[in-house]
Amino acid sequence: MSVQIVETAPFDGQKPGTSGLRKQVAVFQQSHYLENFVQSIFDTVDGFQGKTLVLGGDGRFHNDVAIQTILRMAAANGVGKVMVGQDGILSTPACSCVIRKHHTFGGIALSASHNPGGPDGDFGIKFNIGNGGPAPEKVTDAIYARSLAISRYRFMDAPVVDLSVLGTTQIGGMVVEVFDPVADYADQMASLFDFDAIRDLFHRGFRLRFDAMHAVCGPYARRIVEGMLEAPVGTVIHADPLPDFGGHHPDPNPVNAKDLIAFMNGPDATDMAAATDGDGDRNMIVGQGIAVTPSDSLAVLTANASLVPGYRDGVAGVARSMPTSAAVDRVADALGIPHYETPTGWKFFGNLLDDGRITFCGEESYGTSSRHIREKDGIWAILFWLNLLARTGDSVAGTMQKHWARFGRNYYSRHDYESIDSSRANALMDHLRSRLDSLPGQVFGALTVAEADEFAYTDPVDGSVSEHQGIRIFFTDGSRIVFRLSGTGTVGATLRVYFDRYDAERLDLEPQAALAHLIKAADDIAAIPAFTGLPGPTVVT
Ligand code: G16
Repeated sequence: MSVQIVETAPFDGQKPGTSGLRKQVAVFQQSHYLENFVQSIFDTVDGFQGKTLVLGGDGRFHNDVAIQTILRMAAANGVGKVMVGQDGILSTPACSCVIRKHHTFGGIALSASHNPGGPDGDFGIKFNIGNGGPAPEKVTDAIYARSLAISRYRFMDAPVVDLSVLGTTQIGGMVVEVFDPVADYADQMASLFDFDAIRDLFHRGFRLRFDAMHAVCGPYARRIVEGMLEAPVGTVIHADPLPDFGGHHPDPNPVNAKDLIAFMNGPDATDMAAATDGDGDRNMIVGQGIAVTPSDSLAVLTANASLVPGYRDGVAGVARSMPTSAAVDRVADALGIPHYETPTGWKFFGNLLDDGRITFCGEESYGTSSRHIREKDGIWAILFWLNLLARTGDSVAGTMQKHWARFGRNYYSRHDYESIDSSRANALMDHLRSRLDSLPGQVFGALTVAEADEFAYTDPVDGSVSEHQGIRIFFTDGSRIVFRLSGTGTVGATLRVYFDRYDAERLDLEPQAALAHLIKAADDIAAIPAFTGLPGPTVVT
């Protein structure tokens, strides 16, 4: 085995987005493409020589190829040891858990998260630091800068490592440990939740339908839910990870998991249903006739923290991404704890968690988690709901009704305009930006604009500033519209428009109807059809 220095040239646009570098598989298949990015990580980050890295992915197409490449490059760059999930499998939350538990230098997670997989789908790579969370912006910016100047990468000429067998082997001087990707994570879940109460719930006949969407959570859910918690075999559906996710879009929302929603609206509905995404960090909670919005889920978990052993000592504070509804803010106010509003992207929660300022955090994009790791965590959220229902004996719908009766309801929806021309999307945002000063006081139907701004965030822990994080229009009745361009798409641009309206009295409106006047105002303010060329949103959640 010998180290080779391979000549290369920079690629355009290896800029990590909201969550790592995500591109179509064909882009990653270009020679040197992955290698350039991986070498840019090694060239940028200090102090990994001789240390341990964690490596794995969600099993999507190209996972196996990429892992073998990264192993050889890690060996050639002087990494001491790489811990790889068996068969290359490692959910994003489990990656965070393992980095933290084993105090490793960091980790590399291979996934394009909720984006479709397969040869025509997407692939992605993300570097996580020693706290288990995504590298902060200053690190990802530096990796990107390096990728623009790269001319060589280091590669170890070595045979393929068999990832199907647990145990250790060597590539040159580097140890490769193939480990059980579920064990540490399952132990952590058992330490946080009341497994006895959840087991009892299942023994009493509670029925769950857990849709793993043929993505990474299948093996985790089978072992934890059907194994440790003794839910009936068959509770977890679509449980085998497939390279193309069975042709489905592994994004747990009411649109992509429409069969699950139909099932829960039908005669055979189970007591609860849940789904997780490609890499296991997103979740959706569904009850009979109700899909819980992620914003509401975060609020409910915060309000019920005392029912869960891992959080009995109280909640220090909460954080939500800016476009997430303000439902959790009301709970935080009632509990007398601080709440923070961060830009979209899990990395922005890292400092708040590390500093002990928050216990829970979440986002409208179906992500919820806590201080236990530094990623969002799909199975964690589902177990939290099971723990809650086991303790209260209530249903999902009943839990929501009681929550709204106590705190009022934030009607919430997100409208996506996908795959639009990037220049048109940017023109729409520029147009909005140019109107920010003139909007206050303007009337749109029954709504009057109170304030309009472009969200910028100053991290309260390290003072770093992130600008251009979405345009916010506030109305005098307290409702809000947010316009933002997605940071995770791989084709053209995606415009996201978020609607949030609080109502303390009318709790049973249909959300799109409750938000109709805001939706109309958004079209009027931003001329969405004219700019996007689309008559309406392509996805409504
Ligand atoms: C990623 C980030 C999330 C973020 C989401 C936003 O999710 O990890 O923190 O909320 O992107 O996506 P967009 O920029 O498209 O609105 P994931 O699950 O793709 O890693």
